Amino acid sequence: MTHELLTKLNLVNHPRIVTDFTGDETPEKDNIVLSYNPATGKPIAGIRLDSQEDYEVVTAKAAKAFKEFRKIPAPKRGELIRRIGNAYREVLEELGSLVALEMGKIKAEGIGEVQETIDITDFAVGLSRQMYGITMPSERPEHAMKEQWLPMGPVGIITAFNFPNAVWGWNAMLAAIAGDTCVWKPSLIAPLTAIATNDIAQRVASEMGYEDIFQLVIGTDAIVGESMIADRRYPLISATGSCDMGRHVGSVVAGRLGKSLLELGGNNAVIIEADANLDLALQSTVFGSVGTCGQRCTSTRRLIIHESIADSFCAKLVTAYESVRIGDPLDSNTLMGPLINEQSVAGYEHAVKTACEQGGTLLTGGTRVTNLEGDLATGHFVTPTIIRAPEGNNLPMALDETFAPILYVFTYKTLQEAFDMQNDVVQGLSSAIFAGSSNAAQRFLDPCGTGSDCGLAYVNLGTSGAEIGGAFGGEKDTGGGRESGSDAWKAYSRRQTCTIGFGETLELAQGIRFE
Ligand code: UN1
Repeated sequence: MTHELLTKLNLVNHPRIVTDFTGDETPEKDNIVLSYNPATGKPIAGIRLDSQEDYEVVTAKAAKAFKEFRKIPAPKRGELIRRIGNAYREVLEELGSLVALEMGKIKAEGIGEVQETIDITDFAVGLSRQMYGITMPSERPEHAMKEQWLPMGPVGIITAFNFPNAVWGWNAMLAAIAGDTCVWKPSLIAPLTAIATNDIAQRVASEMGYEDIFQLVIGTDAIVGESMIADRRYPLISATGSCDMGRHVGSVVAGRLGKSLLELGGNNAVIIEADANLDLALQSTVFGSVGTCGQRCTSTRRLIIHESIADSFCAKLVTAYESVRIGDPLDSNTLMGPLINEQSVAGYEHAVKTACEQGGTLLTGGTRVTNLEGDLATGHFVTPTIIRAPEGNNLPMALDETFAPILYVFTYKTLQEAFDMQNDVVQGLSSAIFAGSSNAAQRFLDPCGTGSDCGLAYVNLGTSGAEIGGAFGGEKDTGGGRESGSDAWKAYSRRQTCTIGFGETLELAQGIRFE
């Protein structure tokens, strides 16, 4: 199965993949990183790590290619992106399966992730004829003013393991449509997906005569990551990952006055009003907290529920959690796959233990899964977990983002109390309310900003599963960046205000006379 998948995605005998195997042996080489199947804990392949010299070569190529690529008219770049989208359509199932194999999310979500990349290609094709600048009146006679958005340069794209395909897609498709070249530093935990994804885009680009538009550099943070963020040849670094990682990237990039686009952690809450559609709220909460085994930056981590319905809702939630089918992500019956690795399992166990020590009540879960057989017996599986906060809602552990399927439950009396609780975390990515009353929903979305303080706010929907059409990202420690839809493309463009005189006399602004 694995071999067949790798063959279909042209990953067998690939120059970067020095070993591919399905057995237990581990290649002993210094400059190799292993890609593991989190459902078995066993390696899938060994991938050659790029060195400092490789990084230099890639960056020089990206800078050189940019000088030519920027000359291609945007609608022609659109043609490239359209073909890339079609190429992904051809391997949607295979690439989605590779995401599931290497990252551990279930296949339906893996395919959904590749669909996000396809969606952003469509969006970028449309943009290729719509990257509008505005015109504005000049205060001077016989002068015109306009704003234009120009190609910027090579963009450095740093991604996390949990969306090993789509997050690159959001960035690279917009960067390329804007006329930029892309250098991608993927997570070392999911390099195979990155190789397959990038290869397809660059193969299509090469077929159209555009070399080195999409490049990969698979290296360590210490060597490749640090070099990239400090490198002035990258006017923009787009980085997805933890708040700590983003703080470091942001400060190094700011130190050279470069631009950074940061998409960092979330601590996303769902508020449930007593008059809400509780069936909808239940299904959405389960998907939001259990989907991707709680490893989305948008995963639901906190439930803030009206005290009058808390007990009955929690009882239903526990039943739903206990019926979640855990197992092989590639099996269509599975609803929840494994965590990514043992470190994540340890993080999960630590969070459960600490929350209970802090007075939280474990309603369900909180343990490793021990009843899976065969290869899955050595996978990183845990049970989806609900922990109810003690009276007074004081549960410090819930302030941390633990990348695992743990849901903390809090109760409230007044809506304002719920909003305060939802906003009282350092992160500001996603938020949701389930409410029967449109006034409550509107207060959550108050245009004066007194409701949710997050970049994403959902009404009668859970916190995860954003569509690509809207700008994606969050405030506070989430980093402030916006990727994907709306006008996020502007982050990948250089802004220029143009003033054009077409008269015979010199006119100075502000009416200054200089004779
Ligand atoms: C992420 O977890 O980094 O909204 C991205 C969602 C997905 C993207 C998540 N569309 O859950």
